[in-house]
Amino acid sequence: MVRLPVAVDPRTLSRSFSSRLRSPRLTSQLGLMLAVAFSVCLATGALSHAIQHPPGWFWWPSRPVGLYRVTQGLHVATGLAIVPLIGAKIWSVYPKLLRWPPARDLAHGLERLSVAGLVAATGFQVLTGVLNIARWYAPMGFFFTVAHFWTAWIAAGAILIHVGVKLPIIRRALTAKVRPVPAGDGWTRRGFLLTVGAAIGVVTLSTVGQTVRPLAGVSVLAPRDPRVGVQGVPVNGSAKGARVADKALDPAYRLEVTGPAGTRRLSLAELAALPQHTSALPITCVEGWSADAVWTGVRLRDLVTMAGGGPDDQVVVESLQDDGPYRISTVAPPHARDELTLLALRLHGEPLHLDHGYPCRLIAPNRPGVLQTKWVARIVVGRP
Ligand SMILES: Nc1nc2c(c(=O)[nH]1)N[C@H]1C(S)=C(S)[C@@H](COP(=O)(O)O)O[C@H]1N2
Ligand SMILES: [Mo]
Repeated sequence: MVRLPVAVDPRTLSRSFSSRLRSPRLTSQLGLMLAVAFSVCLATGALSHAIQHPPGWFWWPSRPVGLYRVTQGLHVATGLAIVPLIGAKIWSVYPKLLRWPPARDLAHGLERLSVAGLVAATGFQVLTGVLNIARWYAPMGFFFTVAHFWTAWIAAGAILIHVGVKLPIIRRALTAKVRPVPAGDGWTRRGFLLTVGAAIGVVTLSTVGQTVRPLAGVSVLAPRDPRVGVQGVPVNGSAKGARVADKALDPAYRLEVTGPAGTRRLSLAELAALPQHTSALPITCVEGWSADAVWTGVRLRDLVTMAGGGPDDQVVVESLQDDGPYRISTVAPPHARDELTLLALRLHGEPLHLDHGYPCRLIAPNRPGVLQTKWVARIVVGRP
């Protein structure tokens, strides 16, 4: 018979992991940092969801131009910062997780279960988020956005319960007089927290350059370098992948513009003959990368006017693409009437590359990339 070494006996295991550093105060301080990161992540995530699936009451402005870039950059950055924070927090309590028996009574057992749910839901969020920004969809046998959205609320609920249950301990731990850890004991609480902070700094610096351009060079772990791609801009979804190349390159291509004044069909030459304007606007992908670019084309509001619409109208933009979740988008009135919003024909002065949406693509200020429809076939102007 194989006998387990004593140290693996669950009854004694917790004792072999004692550290004087662990204390309710340390755990509470880490919890506070996690609460801040989680709140920002949840708020910016819910915002991004609302922009993409706006409920009737929701209103999102077209300015400042780069606001969504900031909120989505924060969403991904705080999500990634949660990784070292969770690691540190679990480390700070894990002898407790190995305690035997795992629950003293029913109430304690339920509380333990809620912590298990919390760890599972948060872990799922971090994992699916990282897979998504890495564009590695294969391990996810579900639709990312739906799963990520609903699990966020499960995690939020579990966190509220957890904080509610622990509030007396947290309050005591954070308000009690600090009992200094004796010197010469190796780690101090401050040193540990500084290390966690440094780990967050490394995670952030190595990834945030995908949206903060000056840091692009140091962000070696960023899935995207915003400086790299055809015409100097990354491509999310090629023309080949979207199976639009034939239609996009067809000389018979016409942009269909429909509104109260009827329907017009414009050739690319006719579009190019309309007054051209230039806007410097970023592509801001929900995946957290963002690339500055200079677009030239026809103002969407000029096309709205041509179609017999006005400043309170919205525009539905449809792609040549036959299917896919991003083949259609709705431009709300604030964006439709913004003078920066273009049906772009050119990028950085050259005709749009096929992968960037040739013959023309939508580009509007303060909108997620998923709504910047490429290979536009039709625009329909009407009341929201
Ligand atoms: N028709 C269509 N437009 C689309 C997409 C798409 O899949 N189909 N992808 C969107 C996404 S997710 C982003 S981030 C931007 C990226 O634009 P880019 O490839 O020119 O950088 O295009 C958007 N427009
Ligand atoms: Mo995107």
